[in-house]
Amino acid sequence: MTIEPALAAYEAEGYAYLGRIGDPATMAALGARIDDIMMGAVSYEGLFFQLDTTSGLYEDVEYGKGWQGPSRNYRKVEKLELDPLFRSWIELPLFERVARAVYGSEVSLYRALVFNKAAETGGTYLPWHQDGGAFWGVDRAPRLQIWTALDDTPEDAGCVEVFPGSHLAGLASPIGGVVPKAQLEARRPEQHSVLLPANAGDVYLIHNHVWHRSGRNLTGRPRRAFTACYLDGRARCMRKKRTPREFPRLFTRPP
Ligand SMILES: O=C(O)CCC(=O)C(=O)O
Repeated sequence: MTIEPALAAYEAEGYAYLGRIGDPATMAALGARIDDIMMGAVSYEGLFFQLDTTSGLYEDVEYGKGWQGPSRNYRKVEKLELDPLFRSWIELPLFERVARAVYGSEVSLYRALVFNKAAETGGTYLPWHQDGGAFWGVDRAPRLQIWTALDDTPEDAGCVEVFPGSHLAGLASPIGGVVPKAQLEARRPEQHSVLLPANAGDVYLIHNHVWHRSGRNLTGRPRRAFTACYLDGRARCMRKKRTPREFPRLFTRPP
């Protein structure tokens, strides 16, 4: 498969459709696995959980509580590289080609997680944000995320929405994360936005600095997406208050 056109679009626009990469059986297996993890039937030491709101309001998201018992209403589940099925998806040879084209020969993993908007609650509105800045605590900016729809994600399921080209101006604030109000008013992302509806198995490349957001899931069906953030293998964790993170090296198996 040729990846050059997608890479060129990702560099210019901050996002690109890579293709229908996942087959239905693989997506169903990943979907079943994340459900098992949320329900506590499969567990690994070190997984990160964040329970979703029932209000749909981002301001109501609670932090630092971890797994709070079996529920399909976890908003985020991180450290999925601990799970062999997700780890195989992260290290797909096609993704290796993409990641090496962006970073060179040494590639590591910053994070691997599911964004879930549950059928029952509809999940939470995720405001315009960038994935980077001081809060991420790394000495060189991560810039490649590979996002996979595990379920069909039409517009009313809270698909991802991007502001094309916004990554070219860098970070909207040094800390990163949610785009500050003044910047939103200055650049009016909603006037430029592109919705990225997806079918299960569809894969998008997303630049960490492109402004992106996602709405609530109004379909009454699960809306689960898996995203992995790849990192230059030479990057080091900058945090001082706790032991610095070690970023797992990827694609190390012999060719
Ligand atoms: O899937 C989503 O709703 C959010 C995706 C996102 O923000 C990301 O991949 O960084």
